[in-house]
Formats: sequence, structure tokens, C-alpha cells
Amino acid sequence: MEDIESRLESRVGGPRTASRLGLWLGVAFGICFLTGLWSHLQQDTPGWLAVPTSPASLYRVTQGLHVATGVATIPLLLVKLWSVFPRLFVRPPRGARPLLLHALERGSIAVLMASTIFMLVSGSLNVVQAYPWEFSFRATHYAMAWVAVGSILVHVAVKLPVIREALGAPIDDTRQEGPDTDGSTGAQGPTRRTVVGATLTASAAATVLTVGQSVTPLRRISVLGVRDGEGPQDLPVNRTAREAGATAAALDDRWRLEVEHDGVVTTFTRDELLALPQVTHRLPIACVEGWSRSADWTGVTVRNVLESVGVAPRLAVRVRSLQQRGAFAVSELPAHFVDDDRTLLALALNGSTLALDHGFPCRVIAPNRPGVLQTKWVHRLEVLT
Ligand SMILES: Nc1nc2c(c(=O)[nH]1)N[C@H]1C(S)=C(S)[C@@H](COP(=O)(O)O)O[C@H]1N2
Ligand SMILES: [Mo]
Repeated sequence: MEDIESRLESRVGGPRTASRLGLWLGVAFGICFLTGLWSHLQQDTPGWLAVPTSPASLYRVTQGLHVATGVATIPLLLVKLWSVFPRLFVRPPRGARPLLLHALERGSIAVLMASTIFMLVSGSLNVVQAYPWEFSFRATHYAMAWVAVGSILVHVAVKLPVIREALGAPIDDTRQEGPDTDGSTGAQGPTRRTVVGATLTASAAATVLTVGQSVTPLRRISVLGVRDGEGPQDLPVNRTAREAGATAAALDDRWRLEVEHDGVVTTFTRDELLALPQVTHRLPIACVEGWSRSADWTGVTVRNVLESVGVAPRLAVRVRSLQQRGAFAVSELPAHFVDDDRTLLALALNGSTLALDHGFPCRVIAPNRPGVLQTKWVHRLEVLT
């Protein structure tokens, strides 16, 4: 084993490769972690935080970055694991103390590997909307993010001397330095520079091939993007009315928007909503799963609807969908979102009546909101007093 180890480490793998890839991993993972935290806060906003309504595309940018840096991390992590792989076969030291330290170090690496791999696998599955698990994706992905970050910090702290030395040394041994430890000249096969360069290229390629799902101008080259823009009215659909079990109620003539305030319920027909002042705003749907698209939404402002039944400003609103079950059937608009004049009950999209799969008879669309909170097939607004 020693032989394989020294050969791999001398030419392409080992600390000099691992630490350089580690630097890039640190940058990508860092951005991914921070934007992920932000996404969590936007979806589950604690009392002390007022998420701004502007810029309207903020969530589109942060979540686009989250998924893009997550994708970039995959090739980096795989090659980094490969570059240190021979170390897994190093014989444990003798003596109780060295053995204990060795076991602790191995244990921390196991946690590090398990948690980072979990983050990338669960994140990737979420992007393609596969949920082959019982647990709540968001709660688990979020909790494991802390484990991953914690174990990365421990790992970097433990390895700091090795990292320092490895980054201080030239990436490849030059031929003038003479034969490598295994007696070869070091000239055959790929060099570390090639390995690191190829990995960074793979990472950049993976990102470019997917990032068009949130950066519209790149859509054509992002052939691996999960959402390519297919869907009625030039906008992708995450869950159809049929999947949500909302079709019959949405198409029923007896549909009314109910507005509840202080125990009193006022109803609106769709025509009554259309009779209120109509405004158009260009706003993105920014899906948590990584795709986003802007569209022209036309409808009545939530504020106007509330005003017409005498609701004062500065009150939050709970939005209920015709959809009966699932986490997306209900959302809450904080007061400053309700009062923003771009927060709409949309009745039309890109110039024509809102398609059933986009939320007919009406849906919420507000600036700077995660897609999951842009509730479709709205049925009831409850003013929270
Ligand atoms: N009632 C309801 N609203 C919903 C959803 C849902 O499943 N049910 N999906 C949400 C998600 S995850 C996204 S990204 C957007 C997508 O809107 P679109 O299908 O019109 O593009 O709708 C949101 N509104
Ligand atoms: Mo979404």
C-alpha cells in the first residue's frame, strides 16, 4: 500500500492537489452555505428578520447561486476524495495515544465525507424533484449543512500545517529536481496541474450546463438544466392542477375568492376582481429547486382587494389554496409584502388569462419570494390581526 500511496501522492494526488482543490471547494461550499442559510430564512422567516421586498430578483440571484455553487462542488469534491483516497489505507499507528488521535481524525473525516456527500446527493435529487425519502427535505438538508460546515472547519483546523506546506510548495515537481520518490522522472502521465485544471474545467462546465435554468440568456447552452422553459404561457410548471388535486374546484363556476377579516367573510367572483384596477409587473418565479423565469403578471394588488373591504395597512395575510393537502397549500404574506404595490393576485400571465396549471382562477405573485410561497389556485385570504 505504501507504494501506491507514495506513487499517487508524488505525481498527481496528495496534499498539493487536495489543498488546491480544497481552496476552490471552500469558496464554492461557502457561497452555497450562506445562500442556503438565506433561502431557509426566506422560507421560514424568524420574527427578528424583515425580508425586504426589493430587489424583486434577490431570491432569484441567491437561489441561483446556491444551486450553481452546489453543482460546481460535485466534481471538485469527487476529485478531492480521489486525491486523498490512498490515505484511507495508511496503517494505524502503534500506541494508545497516537491510535486514539488517529481514530479521532478518521472519525472526523467520516463525518465530513458523509455530511458533504449527503448535501450534494440530497440537493441534486431535490433539483430533479425526486424525493426517495421519508424525511422533510428542507429540515434535513438544513440540519446537515451545519454538520458539514462544522466538520469542514474542524478538518481545515486539523490539516492547517499540511495545507500551509502543500500550498507553499510548487504544484508539480520540476524535472530539474531529479527523479521522484518512486524513481520515475515525474514526466509521464498527467501532472497535478493537469488534474487540478481538468477538475476546475469540469466544475465550470457542470455549472454552465445547468445555470441557464436561472440565467435566462444561457438557457440554450444549459442542456443539463432541469427546466428548459417548457410549459403553458412560456413558463415552466412545477406542480400541475391535476397533481395538486385542484382542477375541479378551480374550474367550478361557484369559485369565489374569500377574504376573511375580523370574523367577517367577503367574497369576490373572478369578474369582480377583474373590475378592480388591473396592474402589470414583470416578476420572477424563483423556484427553490433552482430554476427561475421572469414573466409579465397582470392582476389586482392584494392591498387593493383588502382596501375594498376596509382592511387597514400593516397587517399580514394567510393565503389558502384550493389545494387541500401539502406544504404548498398555505403561505403567509408578511405585512410589508401585503402593502407592496407589486404584490398581486394575478389573473393573467404574459398577456393572456392565467393558465390552469399556473394557478387559475388567481394566484399570488410577489417580489423577492421563494417560488414555493407564490401560492397557486388561491381560494381564501385571511387577515392576521
Ligand atoms: N397551491 C400551490 N401553489 C404552488 C405550488 C404548489 O404545489 N401548490 N408550487 C409552488 C412552487 S414550488 C413554484 S416554483 C411555483 C411555480 O409556479 P408555476 O407552476 O406557475 O411556474 O408555484 C408555487 N405555488
Ligand atoms: Mo418551486
